[in-house]
Amino acid sequence: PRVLALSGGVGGARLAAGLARVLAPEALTIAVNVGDDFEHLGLTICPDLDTVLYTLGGVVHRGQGWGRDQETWHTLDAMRSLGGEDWFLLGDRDLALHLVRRQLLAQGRSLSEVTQDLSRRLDVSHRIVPVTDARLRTRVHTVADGELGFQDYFVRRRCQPAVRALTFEGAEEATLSPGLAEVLADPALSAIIVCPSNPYLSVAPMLAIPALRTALRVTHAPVIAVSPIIGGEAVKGPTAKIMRELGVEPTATVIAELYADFVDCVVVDTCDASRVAGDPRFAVAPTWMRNDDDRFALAQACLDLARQRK
Ligand code: GDP
Ligand code: FO1
Ligand code: CA
Repeated sequence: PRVLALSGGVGGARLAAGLARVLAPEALTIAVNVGDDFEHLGLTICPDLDTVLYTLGGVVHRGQGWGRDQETWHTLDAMRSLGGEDWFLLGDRDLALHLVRRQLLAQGRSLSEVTQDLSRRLDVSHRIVPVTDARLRTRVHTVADGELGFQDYFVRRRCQPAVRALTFEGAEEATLSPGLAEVLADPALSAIIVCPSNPYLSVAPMLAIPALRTALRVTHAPVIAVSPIIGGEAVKGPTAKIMRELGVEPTATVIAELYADFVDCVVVDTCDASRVAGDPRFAVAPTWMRNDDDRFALAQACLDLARQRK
């Protein structure tokens, strides 16, 4: 059996780490959003890929969910004293990864190849691939501040501007990364798990690649999505805020509608069981991942559901 997980950053990485504990390295491919990527200080920053890499490599900053553990900030401090840009927090160890990535990309390697290299160097044995090697950039259209680049919206402005719409530059022309295309074409593919990532900021940019959405619609593998909304709120981050700004209620029902054309089952948290009772689109499981055991249990529950829906 082979499993594909689609992941954004922090929320996605948590379930991906659970799946990596259940499945052998060759049985799991994690395809990661690149809509958040941007060029900064001459470096290519890939926050969601790095969050998944650091999480599976066991070196993520646990409290934050992104960035590295045991981080130090000498470079950023020195940059600040020189009048350099310091709104985007790149620690010393994180910068080291970015310098290595810069060099590998400058040698003409694709983002997939670079990610595979970095995975090996971080002792990550499960396969992590970007959804695409093409340039794909999320643009945030706000009510009062016009059109913003993703990190300008997310980090610099702390998600404060109300969102009117999102567009995904380059998505229409993007082709799937070789690793993602390969797993989607594998007859042994037995489950696709859409991690509990932000549906608008993390999953939508991936689904905006026509080849991915089509593949999800036609695949014979069951597609299981985990809701990032628990009890009408996001566990973390702006998911619920954005849903309200876009005029929808933050519920798992809306998630099921967003994914309606390809999903077989949306997993909601036990605390939301009564909201979805009797609705065959949903399954119930504990989905709040507070520790490694929670991740492991949710990963197993998703794989069990996939087996039942086959
Ligand atoms: P980002 O790219 O770093 O913003 O991370 P993702 O898009 O992958 O995940 C963000 C989403 O994860 C948020 O909507 C959270 O509600 C959700 N999330 C975080 N932790 C959990 C969890 O333990 N359980 C569930 N169900 N959702 C979670
Ligand atoms: N998130 C922040 O809120 N502030 C930061 O300064 C910041 C720096 C950063 C550096 C590297 C990295 O891989 C991620 C970083 N993030 C930061 C997180 C990240 O930008 C966001 O979580 C995502 O883009 C949204 O998914
Ligand atoms: Ca993200």
